[in-house]
Amino acid sequence: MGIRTVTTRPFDDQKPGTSGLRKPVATFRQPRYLENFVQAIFDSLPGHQSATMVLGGDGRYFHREAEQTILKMAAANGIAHIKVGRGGLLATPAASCVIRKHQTLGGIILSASHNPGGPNGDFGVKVNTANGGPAPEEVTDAIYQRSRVIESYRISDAPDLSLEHEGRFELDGMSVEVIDPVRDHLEVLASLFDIDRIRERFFGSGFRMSFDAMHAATGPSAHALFEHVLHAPAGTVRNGMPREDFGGGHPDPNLTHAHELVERMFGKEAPDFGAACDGDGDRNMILGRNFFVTPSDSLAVLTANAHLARGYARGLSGVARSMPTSRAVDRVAEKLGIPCYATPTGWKFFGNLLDAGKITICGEESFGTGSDHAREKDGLWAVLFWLDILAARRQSVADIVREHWRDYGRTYYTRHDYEEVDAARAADLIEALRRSGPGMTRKRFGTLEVERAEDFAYTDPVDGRVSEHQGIQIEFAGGARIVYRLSGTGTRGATLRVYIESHEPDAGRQGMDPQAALKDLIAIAREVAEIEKFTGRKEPTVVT
Ligand code: VG1
Ligand code: CO
Repeated sequence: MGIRTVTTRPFDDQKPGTSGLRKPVATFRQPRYLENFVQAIFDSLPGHQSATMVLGGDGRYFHREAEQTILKMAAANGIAHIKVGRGGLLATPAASCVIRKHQTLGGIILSASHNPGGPNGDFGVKVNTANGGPAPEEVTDAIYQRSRVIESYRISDAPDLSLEHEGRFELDGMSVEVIDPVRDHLEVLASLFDIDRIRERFFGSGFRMSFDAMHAATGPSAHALFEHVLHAPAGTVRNGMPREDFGGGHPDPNLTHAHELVERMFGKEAPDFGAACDGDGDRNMILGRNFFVTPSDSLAVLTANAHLARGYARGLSGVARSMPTSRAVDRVAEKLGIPCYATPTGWKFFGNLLDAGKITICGEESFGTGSDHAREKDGLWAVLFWLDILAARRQSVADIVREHWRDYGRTYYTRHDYEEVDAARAADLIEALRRSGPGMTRKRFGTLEVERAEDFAYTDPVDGRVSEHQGIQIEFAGGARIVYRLSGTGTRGATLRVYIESHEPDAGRQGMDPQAALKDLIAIAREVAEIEKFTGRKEPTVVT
C-alpha cells in the first residue's frame, strides 16, 4: 500500500453553484473529474491535516465509487479521522449535526439534493465547514480557483473499504468510523420538541399522518422517528427505502413531484397531516387535509408559533428569509419586535447570522426551513415542529393557517420555473431587466404602480462581505412583488425562476386559488421581462 501522486489537468467547469458542484453523473464519471475537485477542496481547507471530517450523502447513484475515491484521497492528504454514515448515507441536516456535535473541521456531502438520480441523473459534491453549514462564498471561490490550476492529486492505493457496518477501520493510516446515520440528528430534534405530547395527543388519538420519503435520505430516520419513537402506525412512512435512483422519481417535495402524497391528502379518507422531504432530507412540504401550506407561509406560521415549542419558548433573536421568499414572515417579525433579514438565495447566507446569534429561525420559498439547531435546512425538523404546534393548539393545519391569514393578511405566492432554456438568452433577459429596472419606478400597470426596482445586492451584517446580482426585484405599492433570478443548481441549460406575490389583508378575499389571485401580476411578470421573446416559452415548466 502507498500514496500515489497523479498528474492531472484542470477542468474549466468546476465552479460550485447555489449548493456545491452539481453536474450530470456522466460529467462526474470522466477520469480525474471528481479527483480534481476533491483535491481542490483539501487544498483549500486550512488545517485539514490531522483533522476529523465527515462524509456521507443522499445515497444516489455513483455515491459508492465516489466515497471510495474520497476516502482514499483523504488518507493520502493526511486527514486523521473520517466519520462516514453507514452505507454512505447521511442526510444533509444529519451531516450538519454530526459536524457540530463532534466539532469536526467540516464535511463532504455527496448529493444533488432534489435533482433526479441514476446513470442519466445528477451527482453533486457539497462542502461544509466547521460550523456545520455550507461553505461560505470565500471558501467555494477558493476551491474553484484551485480547481483551475490543479496539476496533481494524491490518492492511496489501499483496497476499498466496506461501509455497510458500523465500526472503526483503518485506511492507509487514516481511521475511518462508520456511524449510525440517524442517531446524532434525532438526538438534537428530540431536545427541541415535546415528543411525549406529540406521541400522546396525536398518535394515541387516531391522528393520521402520511410521510413520503421519496425513496431518499430521510427514509431510515423517518421510520425511526415516526413509527418507533412516536408510535405512528406502520405505513405512515411511504417510500422509506432509499434507492440510488429514488425509484425513478424526482425527489423534490412539491405539488408537481410529490403528486402521490398530494393526491392522498386531497382524496377521500385523507389523513390529518402530510409531509415529504427531498433527496438529501433538507427540504420539506407540509400539507393538511385538503390543504397545501406554501413554504413561505410555513416559515411565517412556525415563527408566529415558535413559543409553543420547548426549544424556542425563550423567544427568537431574529428571523431571516431568502430575498425571493414571500414577505409573510416579515409581518410576524414586525409584530414580535424582532429583526428580519433578507439574504441571497442559498443556505450558506444564513450561516453568519446563525453563528452570530442574530437569528433563530430562517427559511426559503424552495421548501426549506431550519433554525440554529443546525446549519442546514432540515426537513424532519420542520415536520416535527408542525406536529408539536398541532399538538399544542389542537387545531387542524388549515385552521391554523387561515387564522394566521386573518391576523397578518394572506400573502398569495407562486414560483414559475422555465427550465432548460438557452443559457445565453436567459442571461440576456436578466441583463435587460438590470438595465430597464431603474427606469421602472412610478410606472403603472393597470392599477399597480412600481415603487422600486433593484438588482438585489446583499451586505453580510456580520463580515461585511458584499454579494451582488442576486436577482431582480420589482416592488409595487400595496405589497405586490415580482422577482427574477437564474437558478444556480440546474445542470442543463439555464432555469429562469420568477417569483410572484401579493398581499391580501381582507379576510373575505383570502380564499382564492393563488394562480387566479395572481393572474394580473403573472401577466405583468411575463410582459416586463419579455419571457416569451427571450426563452421561446409561453408557459413555465414547473409551477409551485
Ligand atoms: C435552489 C433553491 C434554493 C436552495 C437551493 C439548494 O437553488 O431555489 O432556495 O437553497 O436550491 O437546495 P437555485 O439556485 O436553483 O434556485 V437543496 O435542497 O439543493 O440543498
Ligand atoms: Co436538498
